Amino acid sequence: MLKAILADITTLEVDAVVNAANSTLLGGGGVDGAIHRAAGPGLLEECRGLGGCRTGEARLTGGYALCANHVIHTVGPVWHGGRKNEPELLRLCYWNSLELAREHNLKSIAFPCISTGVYGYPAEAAAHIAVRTVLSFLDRNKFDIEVTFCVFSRPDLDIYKLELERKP
Ligand code: AR6
Repeated sequence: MLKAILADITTLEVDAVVNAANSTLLGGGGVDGAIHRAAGPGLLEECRGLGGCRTGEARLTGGYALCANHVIHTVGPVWHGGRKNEPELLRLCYWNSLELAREHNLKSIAFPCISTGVYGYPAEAAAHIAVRTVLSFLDRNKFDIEVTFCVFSRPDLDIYKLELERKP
């Protein structure tokens, strides 16, 4: 099941929230900062042991003080105009996060709008990749998980609603 909601991702009761991190995995601004603040210092401690993460890859940690049991950290591409493999790298963020969720048998996951803040990825193009990638992963893997697209603005909610209505 796929849905879009307008909410602070740190408040969600799901098996995993996805963090739009940077390659150090040592925190930052935006949703990354919010997740680290809400989770508490244990999250940073665990992240230090991971040794970073390349763009498009994903890593799983505990959720610490979050309502979520886990955090899946993924590193989205910085938008450089679209000719630096950004769409494929963004697709990999969603795909690899879902691979981790499947490996750990998670039943629910919430994604923020990866790369569309500080990293500058255009919102509509990013939402298209997000929804299409999730649908194709679920179809390919015959995997049942509740997927929430947790947006942080009304315009993003409208974009996701349209994208979800377009399915299949
Ligand atoms: N809940 C849900 N969504 C949020 C929240 C929240 N609490 N806070 C922000 N957003 P960004 P990026 C939305 O900039 O573009 C960090 O410094 C926000 O409105 O957080 O992937 C990292 O360390 C936007 O729609 O992530 C990296 O250095 C979306 O989350 C860099 O930013 C993503 O915005 C990653 O940049």
